[in-house]
Amino acid sequence: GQVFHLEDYKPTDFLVPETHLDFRLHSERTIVKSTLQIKRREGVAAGIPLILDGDELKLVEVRIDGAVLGDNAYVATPDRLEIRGLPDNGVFTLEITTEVDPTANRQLTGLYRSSNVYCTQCEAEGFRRITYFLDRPDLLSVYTVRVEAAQSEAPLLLSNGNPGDKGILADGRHFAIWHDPHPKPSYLFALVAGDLGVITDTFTTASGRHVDLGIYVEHGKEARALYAMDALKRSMKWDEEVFGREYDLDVFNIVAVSDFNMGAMENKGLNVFNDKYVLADPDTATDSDYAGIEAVIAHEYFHNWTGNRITCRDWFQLCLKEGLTVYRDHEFSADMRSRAVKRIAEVKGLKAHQFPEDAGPLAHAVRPRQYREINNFYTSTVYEKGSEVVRMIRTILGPDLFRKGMDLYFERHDGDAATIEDFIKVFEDASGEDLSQFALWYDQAGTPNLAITYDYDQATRSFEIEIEQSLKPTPGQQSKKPMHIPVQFALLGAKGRELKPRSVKGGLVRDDVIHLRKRKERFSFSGISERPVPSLLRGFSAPVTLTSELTRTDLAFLARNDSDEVTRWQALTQLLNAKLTSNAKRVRGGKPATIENSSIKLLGEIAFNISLDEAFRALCLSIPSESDIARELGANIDPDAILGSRDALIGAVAEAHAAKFEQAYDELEQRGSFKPDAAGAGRRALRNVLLDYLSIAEGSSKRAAAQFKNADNMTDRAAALGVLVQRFGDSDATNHALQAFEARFGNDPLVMDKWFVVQAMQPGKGALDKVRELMTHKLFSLDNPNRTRALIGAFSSGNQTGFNRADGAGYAFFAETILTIDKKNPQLAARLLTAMRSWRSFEPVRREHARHSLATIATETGLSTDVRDIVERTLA
Ligand code: DPP
Ligand code: ZN
Repeated sequence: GQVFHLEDYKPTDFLVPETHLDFRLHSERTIVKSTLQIKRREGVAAGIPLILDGDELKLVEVRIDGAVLGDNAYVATPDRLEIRGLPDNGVFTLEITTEVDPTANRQLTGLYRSSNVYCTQCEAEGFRRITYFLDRPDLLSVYTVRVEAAQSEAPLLLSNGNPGDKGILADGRHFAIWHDPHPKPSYLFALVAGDLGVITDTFTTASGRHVDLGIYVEHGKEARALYAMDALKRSMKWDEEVFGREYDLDVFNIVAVSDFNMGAMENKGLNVFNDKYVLADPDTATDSDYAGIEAVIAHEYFHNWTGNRITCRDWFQLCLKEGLTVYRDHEFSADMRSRAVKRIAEVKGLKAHQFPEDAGPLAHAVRPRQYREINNFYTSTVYEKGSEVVRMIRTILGPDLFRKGMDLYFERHDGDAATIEDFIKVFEDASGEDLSQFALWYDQAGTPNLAITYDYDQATRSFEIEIEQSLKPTPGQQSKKPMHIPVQFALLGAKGRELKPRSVKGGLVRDDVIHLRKRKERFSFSGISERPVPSLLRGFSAPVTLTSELTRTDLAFLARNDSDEVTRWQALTQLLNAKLTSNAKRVRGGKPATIENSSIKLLGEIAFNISLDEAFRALCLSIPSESDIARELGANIDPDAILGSRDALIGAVAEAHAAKFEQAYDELEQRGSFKPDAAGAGRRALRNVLLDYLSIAEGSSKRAAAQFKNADNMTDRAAALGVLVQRFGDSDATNHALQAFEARFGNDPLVMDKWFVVQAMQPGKGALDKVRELMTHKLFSLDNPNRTRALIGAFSSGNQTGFNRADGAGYAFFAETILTIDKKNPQLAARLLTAMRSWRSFEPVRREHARHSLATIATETGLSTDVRDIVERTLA
């Protein structure tokens, strides 16, 4: 396939100041007439043809300035339209008519139907599946859209921008016109038509603009959109207060659809959402669903400035809008909830998803320099590491200069298709700092490691710390340069008191941040009156791994005393991981796991420390997951041994603290009615971790079964069901609960996804047969991304022992399923396939089975570009 390179960027030869689209919607034969005002760019020679992108298009007619083009004036294929013999002055009107079949479109990009609703998904390159166009993010145009459909089928007709005329036509059809005054790239185009319910509200911006808000959902589900509406209004207000950004149209609409490849899409004025990120009520959504809705609603709304008003020059700059917008939604959630707990959740997510990506065959820079399929670069590196890079800029500059730089970014680049260089420049101009070394974060793939040694001299009262950074080779990048890494720190004396140095020598230290810039640097702190324990990487100030000399005693000290909850949690995790990995090796060698009392005692202290908030205690009591332990081991992974090691620790903690856990479980029982706020969510999280421990200690499913039965909310119900399936497998109690869940929610596919997930995650060999059986369930369909992710995604990326079976049956099943999905929805198939990216870290038997299954996929003819790209890079 073709490879695209960053350095090949060239502006377009033609500009399209105005785009008029006319859609005559019919379920199988939709006619799209596009009228483009085109201008050859100054300096471009007259003979240059106009070449437009297409994808599986059927051309009906082309006209220039009203005259139908003869056959020899253009060359049309399904994926390209080349027009020669253009008017000499280079200014003309181009009319293109195409015909598309929304019903047959199972890729869910371009124009398709989801449960009888017409909708579009154009990012990254879906617009070219609707009409021939210069389908690239730097081609900005002002859109006017006319949508026409049968009134009975589609009483609702939506597109971007502000509403204009509408009217009734003959034959039971009607139309609506939408105009978006803000020039935009084609990937932000959207259209929705169908029969949907709505909730409405209003928002008045800081400067007094009145905005009508609408959230459209399936009839009957309106009440489940109220939380999303609340989150939207909070997002609009927050962006004004924190970033000074106001909304810029008279309406803002959100539509929830049930077949969607991504989480949601930020189309100008008309966000289209996966219904998973809109619909919630206490009975059907968990606390984490609520948090997800709040975050995604905010994320898409924030794109209005970071993505839409300022877009990307080309897709290599994807992190320009995504990393920045993730950073913004993280900050929003931190302000809405507990900042430390939110930050720990981000760090957990980064380590669980981005670190393995950076350590494996799919590693790529935050701004990649080449791709074969852009859809494969909507990754946690671009999104989550991209956000970490923005966070580091703020840590390096401080909040005031960061805000000054952001203001300059909006002022200087509003209306532009910008680059990472533009973004870095605004911070350099606002602060006077040289960020050229820092910019390596966008170019060098891989997770840097910091090896830290230190020394305290009582006589001179000086503390010295030496940090050496290293970065392993990644695909296509053999040698790496030292980066600018901000290490936020404190030196802690007895009881966690911060010791302030009198002076610092060596490299640059500003306030509480060590600026590491050389491969190896020494920093020396004077006036330190006692031997300190360094608290390093506070707030997780850089996406790096640490190798330090901290002893078990130091780590336990930090876990007990560090006032930064992130480093406190990090110290505890490091202590537990050391034990869990050494036990996994013992279990693999046929020896029993060993547990010391000190870890058990420490976990107990945290569990019962009522000065800490419940959500934080819940995070600490959640023992690192099987995949966390696998990542720590890094090589020769045996998931069965890991499960054994993990269960041994959980069992020991459960037994030691059973009585106090039981008391806490009772005390944490919900009083009053369910509220999806941070405090309530924290209490439920803690109580549900305790439920797992208690069920193990009691060796009985009774408590979980009772919680399942009595729960008045989905958080407690789903947690109880999880304990039943995880701990009591195929028991009567488990089967009974699964049946009750199905009986109650069997008509609601979105809720039933939880039922698919929980069963796909059942540990051990039996999960595969369970998954095969569930694929025949009447609600299951490989055509629907949410269902597919719930069953196949959870199994392959979440079930360590069930998927990575020693006999390779999990991989063989997966390969066969990926090939089936690839024929319908390549984007989804490619995304799921990344579950196998860490195959080389398994022990030899599993590794060989994995390689074989990947090779089965790779040798298939007729693979999509999407899957071919992933499988070939994974095997390379
Ligand atoms: N809709 C996806 C997101 O917001 C892609 N832009 O991240
Ligand atoms: Zn985004």
